[in-house]
Amino acid sequence: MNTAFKSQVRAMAASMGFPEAVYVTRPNLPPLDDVMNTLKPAWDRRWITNDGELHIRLETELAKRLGVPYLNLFCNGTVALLTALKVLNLEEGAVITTPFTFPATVSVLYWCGLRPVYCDIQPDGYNLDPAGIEALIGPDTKAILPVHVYGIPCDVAAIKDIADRHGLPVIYDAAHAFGVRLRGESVLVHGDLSMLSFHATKVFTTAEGGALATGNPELHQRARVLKNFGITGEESVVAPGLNGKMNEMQAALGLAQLDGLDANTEKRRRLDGIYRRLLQHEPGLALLDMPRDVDPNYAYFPVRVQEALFGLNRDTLYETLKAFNIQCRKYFYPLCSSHPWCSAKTGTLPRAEAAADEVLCLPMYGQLPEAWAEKIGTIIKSLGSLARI
Ligand code: T4K
Repeated sequence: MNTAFKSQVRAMAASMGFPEAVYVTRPNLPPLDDVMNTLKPAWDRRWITNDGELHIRLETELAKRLGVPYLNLFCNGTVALLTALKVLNLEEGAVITTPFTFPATVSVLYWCGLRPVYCDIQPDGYNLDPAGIEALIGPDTKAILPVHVYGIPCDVAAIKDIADRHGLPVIYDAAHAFGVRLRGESVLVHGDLSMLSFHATKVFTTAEGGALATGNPELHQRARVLKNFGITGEESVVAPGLNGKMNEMQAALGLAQLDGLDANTEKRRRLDGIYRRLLQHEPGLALLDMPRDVDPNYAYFPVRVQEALFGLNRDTLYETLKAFNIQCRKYFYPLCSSHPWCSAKTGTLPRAEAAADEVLCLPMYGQLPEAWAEKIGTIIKSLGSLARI
């Protein structure tokens, strides 16, 4: 960027910059007293993990709230996903997945002796493109692992059709999709298993945490055993399990948050509306279309930056916003397919590559003041106008 642009940005930042960092997200924390009051009975019982009462209550409440038949809580989403692969006995071979995701989606494959085969993303979205899957299926393909990126549901019908015809199981990485409904029902009912993340950066959080949802009681039971070392009784260990359990402190945080969830989603919806109003007609910025048949959770606000029209590229916008104390994130750059440890041989992935180079996620969380979202949108517009002079 030229010197004139830089000095104008400095002047703008001096008057419009935030006094404190505005992060891409913040955890949705309930009042600490609520957490303590919820935790107290477990504390008094001195029962703080291993199927504690809070854990059982949270499992029941979440299954009901999310509309899934069976749900297992986990210590985090990554271990839940790893367990899902083991539940389906997936070992050795290939799994078709997307490169446009957080590294955990792919790293668990390697932990199971599997390897990713990357399929490009949709022409008009950020999820794995079903049209590309079939050409990638080979004799050693073991499963399909799509991700509901930013909480927008994949084309679940097309993926099911392909999976059924080839006899492949489908595991959804639904880390971003807590509470999302598709055509009136939970998006988690699709596939053999769906993984949720309750990390601090997610719309529902237990600090670290996650879950596996399924409609299949046998898969549910196997996940329950595998997340507890494979133990089924004091003297019986039926499989090589791991320790994937959620503890009572995590469960208390989750339970104390449930009452505020709808208000949190509603606030996110308003923030989403503010950004859309300000940015939807801005040259060179493309916003994520919200499909009509989806009840979203407004987990992220990704913006696609096209340099030729906006005047700045994504990386320059990202850096320039830091001068205003606005800490956006480039979810998901770099692509998984570009990390040396998971760059399995693959064809070109032009749509995923373009998305990784152009997407910027703006601050989005329930406690973000609406005035801040207005200001962030206004700053972005002003930067575009300035760059196009
Ligand atoms: N699959 C997908 C598609 C995923 O996105 C993820 C996780 C997983 C699987 C794995 O699920 P888990 O095993 O995590 O349950 C964050 C999260 O660490 C990660 O959970 C998440 N995806 C990913 C999208 O985002 P980073 O590296 O961006 O986190 P970090 O620490 O830079 O935090 C981002 C911002 O959040 C900070 O700038 C400030 C804010 N923050 C963060 C933390 C931890 C807070 O305000 N408070 C906090 O306590 O990865």
